[in-house]
Amino acid sequence: MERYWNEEIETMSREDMKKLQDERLVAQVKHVYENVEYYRNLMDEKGVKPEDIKSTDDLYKLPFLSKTDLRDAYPYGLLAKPLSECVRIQSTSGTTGRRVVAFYTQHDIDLWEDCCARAITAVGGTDEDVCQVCYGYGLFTGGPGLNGGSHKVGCLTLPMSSGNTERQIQFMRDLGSTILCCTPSYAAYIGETLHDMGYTTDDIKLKAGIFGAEPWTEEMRRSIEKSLGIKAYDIYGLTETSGPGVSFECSEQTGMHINEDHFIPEIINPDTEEVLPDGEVGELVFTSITKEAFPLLRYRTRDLCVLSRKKCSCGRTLIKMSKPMGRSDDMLIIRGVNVFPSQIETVLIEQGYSPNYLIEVDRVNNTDTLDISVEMNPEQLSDDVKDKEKELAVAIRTMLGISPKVHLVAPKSITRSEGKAVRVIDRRKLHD
Ligand code: DLL
Repeated sequence: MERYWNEEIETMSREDMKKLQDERLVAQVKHVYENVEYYRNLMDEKGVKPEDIKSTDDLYKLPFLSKTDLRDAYPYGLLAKPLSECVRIQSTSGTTGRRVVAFYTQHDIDLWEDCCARAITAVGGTDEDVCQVCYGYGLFTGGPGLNGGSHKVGCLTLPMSSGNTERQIQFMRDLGSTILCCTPSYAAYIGETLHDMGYTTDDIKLKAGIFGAEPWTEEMRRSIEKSLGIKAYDIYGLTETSGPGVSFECSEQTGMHINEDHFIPEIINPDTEEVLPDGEVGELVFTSITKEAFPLLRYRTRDLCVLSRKKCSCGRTLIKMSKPMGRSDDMLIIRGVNVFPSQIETVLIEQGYSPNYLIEVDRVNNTDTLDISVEMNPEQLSDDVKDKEKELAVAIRTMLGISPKVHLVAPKSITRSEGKAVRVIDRRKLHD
């Protein structure tokens, strides 16, 4: 029996959902126009007034917001509530440029935690569960978001944060954790450490994992499910829209239901900004219709994915988004060919290698170079490494259409990730 956190919303008819979104959008546009000078100017420049937005059918009239706007308006320029009503900030881990700082009223935090509670319930979580949260706490939204959701569901919550992996496993065993929340790369590392410590999946009680914050492939999902003996579910979100919980996977494990009572999704062509029909790949754009302090309208996420309204076996009527295939700004163009790191990950795991790899791109004599270092498992150590490297290079060339140089490296020689994994180093940017 499927359990819902909010059955009324999660299984609402499409007509009722549209009505709810229409009402909320109209009120939100008015709130933003009246309180955010930055966005008011954008609307005035485009000649749009709040009265022009009568329903979601008018969404296309509104101007887009992008990360550049967030940088220009940093830190307080997009705030829509007085500071006295804001109770928290969260921020991205951005290494370049200014960080994104998002603001929350208490109401915003309640709604955000509610979205995370839906995600936990969708993987089977109840008040009987022990939920180990190993996303980073602090400015990053992962820890606080799932921590709040776990409290709401009534799980016994273990606010572990990331790192100290052996201690994670000790707590997991001692307290009988049943749900694990962390990045997929950290889940893979926890699985590896569990086995290195001499344990098997019989020594833990985990049944489900809620993994997100970075791209991961279906192959990676199967590999984690096997190593931890669980079902692995995806969760998506970004600091700009509150954090995790914008969308979440259900028992069907075929894409993430978007919490449409809070976020209206659109897919656009990233170059022309034209809105694309459901089923086409494009950049995901969100309009938040319930947030008070930091309500972004038509925010361009730069994540590429597909929306689907196909009926879901779980009973939810909320639209589904596919796993993001990568970010429009993370796509590598190597010798003129578009390359997503996820394509490389798919080949590596299919060929029996571990998900520990590093992609290095450079430009030598005006030609792009692609080097992929891949860790061998101990049982793969042998004398014919050169042959294996060639074999793997051919498999990757078949997938990408360009030839990489593959380097098989010793087990455990690639740094493990406790948060978002860094899998690509593009040195071309450093030279330019
Ligand atoms: O990563 C929020 C989050 C925390 C999501 C925990 C899920 C779990 P940011 O640090 O602002 O926020 O990064 C947002 O991460 O635009 C995507 O590019 C990427 N991302 C997030 N979830 C997924 C996912 C958090 N499930 C950026 N699959 C987004 C692929 C994801 N990419």
